[in-house]
Amino acid sequence: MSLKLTRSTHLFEQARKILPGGVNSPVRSFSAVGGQAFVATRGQGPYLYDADGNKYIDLVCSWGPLIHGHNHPIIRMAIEKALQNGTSFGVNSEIEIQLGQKLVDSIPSLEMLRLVNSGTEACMSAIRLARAATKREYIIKFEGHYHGHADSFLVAAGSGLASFGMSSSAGVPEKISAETLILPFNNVAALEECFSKYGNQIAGVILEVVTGNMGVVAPDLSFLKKLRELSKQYSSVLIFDEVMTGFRLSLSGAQGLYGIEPDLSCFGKIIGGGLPVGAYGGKKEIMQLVSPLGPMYQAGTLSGNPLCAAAGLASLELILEDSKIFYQRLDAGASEWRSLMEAHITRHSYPVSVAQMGSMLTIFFSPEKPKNYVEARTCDLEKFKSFFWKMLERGIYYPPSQFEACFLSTAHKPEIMERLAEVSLQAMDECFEMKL
Ligand code: KE4
Repeated sequence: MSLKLTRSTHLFEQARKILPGGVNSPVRSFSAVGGQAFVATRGQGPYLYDADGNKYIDLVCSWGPLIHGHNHPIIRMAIEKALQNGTSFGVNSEIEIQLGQKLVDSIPSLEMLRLVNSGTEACMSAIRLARAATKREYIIKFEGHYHGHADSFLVAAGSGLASFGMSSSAGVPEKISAETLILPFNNVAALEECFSKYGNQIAGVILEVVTGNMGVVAPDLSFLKKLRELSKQYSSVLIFDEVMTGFRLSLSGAQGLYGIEPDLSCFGKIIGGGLPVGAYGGKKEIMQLVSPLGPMYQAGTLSGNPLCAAAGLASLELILEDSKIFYQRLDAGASEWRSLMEAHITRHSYPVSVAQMGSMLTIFFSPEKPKNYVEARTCDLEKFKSFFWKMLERGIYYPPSQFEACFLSTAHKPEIMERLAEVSLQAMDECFEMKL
C-alpha cells in the first residue's frame, strides 16, 4: 500500500527552490524517517488533509498547540472577532492584558510575565534574565532537552558526567557553548558534582520537567527535589521550560503535577491557540529586572499581538470551563491507547515500550522506557521508520521522529482512539512479522 503524494511532491520541488530543505522548520522535512513529506491544506478536529486529498488522524497537532483539535469554532470565532478591530496596534491592547492575567491566575508561581512570539524567545529571555539576576554566566541544561534554537541551547554534551557544551550547530561560537553545562537527565550524582564544582558560577538551570524532545521521558521526583534544593542553596535561578507541558499536563503544567515551584517558567504552544505566542515569567522580584523597569533588555514588534492573544485566551478559556473534567477526558484516551498497546507488546514480546504522561505519548522501539538521552538513543530507528510509514499509509500521522511526542486533543473522540489503537497494533505486527 503506498500513499498518493503527487501534488505534495510537486509542491516540495517548488519549495526546495526557495526554502532550505523545502521547509520552514526542519522536522517537517521528514528527514528522520526518509521519504516524501506531505503538504497540508486543511485541518479539522482530529484530522489533517493533504494536497492529494489524503486524510490523516493527526497525532502531532502542530507539535502541541492544538489541544482542542484543528480549527476549533470557538478559537476561530475569537480570531475573527479580534480581526474586526485590525491586526496589530504597536501599543498595548486590552486582550493581551487579559491573556497575561489569565496566565497569572492559572499558574501559582507566576506573579509577572512577558509575552513574546515563540518558545525559543521565552527560553532565550529566561536565561538572559537568570544571568542578569545573578551576574553569573554558566547555564545548566540536560542532554536530550530542547529549548528552541537560541545559541546557548545548541550544544552537545562532551564526555564525563557534567561537561561543558560543545556547539552542536554551525554558527554557534564555541565560547558561547562553553558557558552551557550539559548534564544527564534524572542523574542526582551529576547534579551534586556539578553544583559542588561550579555552584556559585551557575546563573540558572533550565529543563523540560517532563521531557517531550527525546520522546516522552518522565522525571524522577527525587531528581527534581534535589535540583530545587541545590539551585536554592547556590542561589541559581531554576527555570521550568513548560512550552510543551504548560496547560498540557495540568492547568499549571508539570510544576502543578510535581508540586515543585520554579523561579521562572517558559510557555508557548497551547497559550497561543495555534498562533505564535510565548511567555516567560515568575516572581515580581526577578521580573522587575526586565526593561523598561530594569536593566535586562528584551522586546518584540508583535509580542502580545491582539489576534494571537485572542486565540490564546479562547484556548485557555475552553480548558478553564471545567479543567478537572477537561484533563480527565483528554488523558483517558491516551491511557486506554497505551494499555491496549502494552497488552499487545507483552503478548508478542515485542522490544517496544510506551511512555505516556497525560495526553503526551511516545512509542519507543526499545524494550525499556528510556530514563535519559543515552538510553533513548538505543532505540531501533529502522523499526521506527517502518512503523511511521505503515501508520501514515493507514491514515495516521504519527510524529516523524522517534525523539518526539504524540499530542492528543479533545477532538480525538473514543471512535477515533479505537481506530488509532487498531492501526497501531496492525502496524506493529507488520514491523515484527517474521520474514518467512
Ligand atoms: P518554538 O520556538 O518552536 O515555539 O519553541 C521552542 C521549544 C521550546 N521548548 C520546548 C520544550 C519545545 O518543545 C520547543 C519546540 N518544540 C518543537 C517540537 N519538539 C517544535 C517543532 C519544530 O521545531 O518545528
